[in-house]
Amino acid sequence: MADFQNITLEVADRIATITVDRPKALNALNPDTLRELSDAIDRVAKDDGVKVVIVTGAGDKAFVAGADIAAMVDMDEAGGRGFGEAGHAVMRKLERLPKPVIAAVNGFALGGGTELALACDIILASDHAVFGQPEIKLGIIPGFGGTQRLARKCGANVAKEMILSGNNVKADRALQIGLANAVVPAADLMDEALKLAGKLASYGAVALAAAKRAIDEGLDKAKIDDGLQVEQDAFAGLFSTEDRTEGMKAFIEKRKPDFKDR
Ligand code: DAK
Repeated sequence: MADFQNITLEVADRIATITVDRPKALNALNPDTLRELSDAIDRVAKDDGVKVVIVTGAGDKAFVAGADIAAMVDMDEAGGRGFGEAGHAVMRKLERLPKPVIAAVNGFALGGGTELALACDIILASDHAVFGQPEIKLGIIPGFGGTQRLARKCGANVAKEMILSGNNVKADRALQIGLANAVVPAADLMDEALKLAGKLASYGAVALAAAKRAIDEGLDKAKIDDGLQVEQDAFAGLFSTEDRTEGMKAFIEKRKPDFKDR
């Protein structure tokens, strides 16, 4: 659609496809992209002709390579908090959308990219997809819900390993740990996503919404909003550390960070 700069939204056969499209930054999420995603989710929420949503990334290299580090590098604590709130709001809106959402993960899904996929209901991964929560390497922690949703989906064991080590997880392991629902050849990813979406779209919208709500609200008895608040406070606090500045500057300057533990 003409009014989006960083994403596209296409609707066909009762399926909306939202594609994050910022190839120069491997589809990283900057504030404008978050705003556009929020707007696109509102549109598909209101469109009774849409029964299922697919979220993917443009190109064959990245789904979403994370929150945009260049946009975050100069943020102070208030800026970090605002950015985190915007990301939380988008992920929560997607998660609460009363329509099934399929993530078609076509490449790197790092940081905010894994978090975007985690806010979807079903994750289909291409065989060259790579997941990860590498924020620790930047002196921060996941800030778009990763600490909460990864632990809920894959268990605290996996969440701690991935978030504390910052190690990436390839598609086959993502399947093994229950992060991805299926892995398909890269060339077949969108066809498989559309096939699954078409199947879901053939069912009743009311039942689809009820099933999604029952699962999510049941799991949420442990109060994800409380957990998200803990994450938000911890994340924002890191924006006043030297290590956070160093971690992000080092990435942009393409060198190893020299952390001082403060
Ligand atoms: N942000 C900005 N630019 C990025 C980017 C990112 N996350 N990832 C890649 N790019 C840019 C690169 O800087 C490069 O730009 P140019 O140098 O060409 O101008 C271009 O995309 C191509 O990337 P590479 O040259 O690095 O490509 P490679 O194939 O060599 O490597 C890679 C691909 C995905 C392995 C590498 O780009 C990479 O490691 N990217 C960073 C991945 C990462 O660390 N992601 C996590 C970001 S942190 C919070 C809110 C959010 C979050 C936390 C808190 N609050 C405010 C509460 C979440 C944080 C994150 O997601």
